[in-house]
Amino acid sequence: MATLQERFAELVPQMRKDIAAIQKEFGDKKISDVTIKQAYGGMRGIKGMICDTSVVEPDKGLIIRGYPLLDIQDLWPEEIFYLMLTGEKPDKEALAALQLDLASRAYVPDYVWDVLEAMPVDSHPMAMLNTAILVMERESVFRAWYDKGMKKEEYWVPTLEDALAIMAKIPVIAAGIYRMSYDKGSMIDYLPTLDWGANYARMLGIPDPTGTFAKLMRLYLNFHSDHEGGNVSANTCHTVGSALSDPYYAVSAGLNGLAGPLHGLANQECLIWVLETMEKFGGAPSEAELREFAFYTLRSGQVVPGYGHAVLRVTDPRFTGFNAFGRKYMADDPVFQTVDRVFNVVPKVLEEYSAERVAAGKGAISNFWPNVDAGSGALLYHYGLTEMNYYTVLFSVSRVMGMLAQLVINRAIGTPITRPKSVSTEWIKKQCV
Ligand code: NMX
Ligand code: MLT
Repeated sequence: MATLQERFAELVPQMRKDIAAIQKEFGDKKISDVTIKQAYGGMRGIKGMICDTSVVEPDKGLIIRGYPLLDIQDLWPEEIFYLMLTGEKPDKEALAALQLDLASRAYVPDYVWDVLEAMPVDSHPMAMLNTAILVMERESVFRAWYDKGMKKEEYWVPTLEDALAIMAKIPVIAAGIYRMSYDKGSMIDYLPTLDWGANYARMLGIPDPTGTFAKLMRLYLNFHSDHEGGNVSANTCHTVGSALSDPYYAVSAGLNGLAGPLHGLANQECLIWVLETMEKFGGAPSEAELREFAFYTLRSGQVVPGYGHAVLRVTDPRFTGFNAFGRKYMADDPVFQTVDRVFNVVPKVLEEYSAERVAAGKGAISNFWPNVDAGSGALLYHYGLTEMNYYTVLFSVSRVMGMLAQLVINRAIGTPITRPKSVSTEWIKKQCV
C-alpha cells in the first residue's frame, strides 16, 4: 500500500471531480433553513459547512469515515489519522511508513523550550502548548512555499507536510510541558520503535509496568481525535486556515478554543467537581449526596461539567468506552466509582432542573447525558496523572489529528475563505412582523 502522502495524492483528483459535479448539478439545492433562534443561538443545528473526516449523529455519536467510534476503538491513533484523511485503514506497510515518518519529525527546536522556560510559572499548560505551536510558525513549509509562489492545486502538499510535523512534535512538546510544569525531572526521548500513542505515554514518565497506561493513552487519543467540523476547536482551526494562515497559526487558534471550560477544559473541571464531592462527603458520596451537590452546583448558577452537548442527545459513546475501560481495570477505585455514580444521578437531576427552568420561563437543557469529559479524568487520576489542569493538553494532542486532517482536505478541495453573513438586531426586528 502507498504511503499516506502517495495515497492522498491519488485520491485528490476524484475528490475534486465529485465536489465539482455535485455543485454543478445540485448547487442550488437547499440543505438547511435558519431561524432567528439559531442566529442568536450559536448557529446550533445549521448545516452550513462540510467535513468529511467524521460525522456526529445526535443519537449515535462519533462516526469516523463510516465507522462508529467504538467499532474502531482498538486501532492505533495514527491509523485513525490515516483513515480520516483517506477513508481507508492503512495496511501494515503504510502504517509502518507513517510511524517512521512521524518518528523522523519528532524533534522540537531548542527555541521552543527556551520560550516555554521563559513563561511565568503559573502559566496554564494550555497557554504553554498553544504558545509552543505558534512560536514554531517559522517552520511552516506552507508559508515558505506560499511566499515563493505556489498554485492553488498544490496547497494541500505543504499543508500535509506541516500537519505531519505538528502531529509528530506535539506529544514531545506536551510531555515536555508536563515534566517542566510539575517538576518531573528531565525530558524523555521519543522512541522510534514505539507507536505514537505509547510514545506519548512513555514521554510523560508515568510508571506503567503492565502497559495499561499506554493502552489508555491510545484509547484517549482515539476518542478525542475528531468530532466533525462544527465544534469550537475544529471550526476555529478551519476558519483561520481558510484565510490561508498556515497550519501552525490555525492549530494554535483551534486549541485556544479547546481551552475553554465549555469545550475541552471541561475534562479538568469534571474531575475537580468529582473530587470536591468526595472531599465534602468524606469519600465516595452516596447517590443522595451527589444529587444534593449537583442541585447546589446548578442553583449557584454553574454548569455540571461533563454533561450536556450541543449535538448529542444520548450518552456519548466516548463516555461509554471510557467507562468500560474503568470497569475492566479499576472497578474498585473510589474516584472511578464516584464518576460511575454521578452517571446514575446527574441525568435525572438535569431533567428535573430543566423542568424548573422551563416553569420559570427559561429555555430547557437540551441533553442530560454525559459527554466525553465526564469520565476521562478519573482514569488518568488512577494511573497517577493527577495534575488536572494538564488534562486539556491530552485532549489537544489528540484533537490536532482531526483539525489537521480537516485542514489538509480543505486545502485539497480548495475550500474558500470562511465568511458567513451576519445581520443586525435592527434587521431582525424588521423581519418580526
Ligand atoms: N449544567 C447546567 N446547565 C446546562 C448544562 C449543564 N451540564 N448543559 C446545558 N445547560 C444549560 C445551558 O447553560 C443553557 O443555559 P442558558 O440558556 O441559561 O445559557 C441551557 O442549558 C441550554 O443549553 P443547551 O441547549 O442544553 O446546550 P448548548 O448546546 O448551548 O451547550 C454545552 C452545550 C456542552 C456547552 C453545555 O451542555 C454545557 O455547558 N455543558 C457543561 C460543560 C461541558 O461539559 N462541556 C464539554 C463539552 C464536550 N467537549 O469536550 O467539548
Ligand atoms: C468535541 O469533542 O469537540 C465536543 O464533544 C464538542 C462538540 O462536538 O461540540
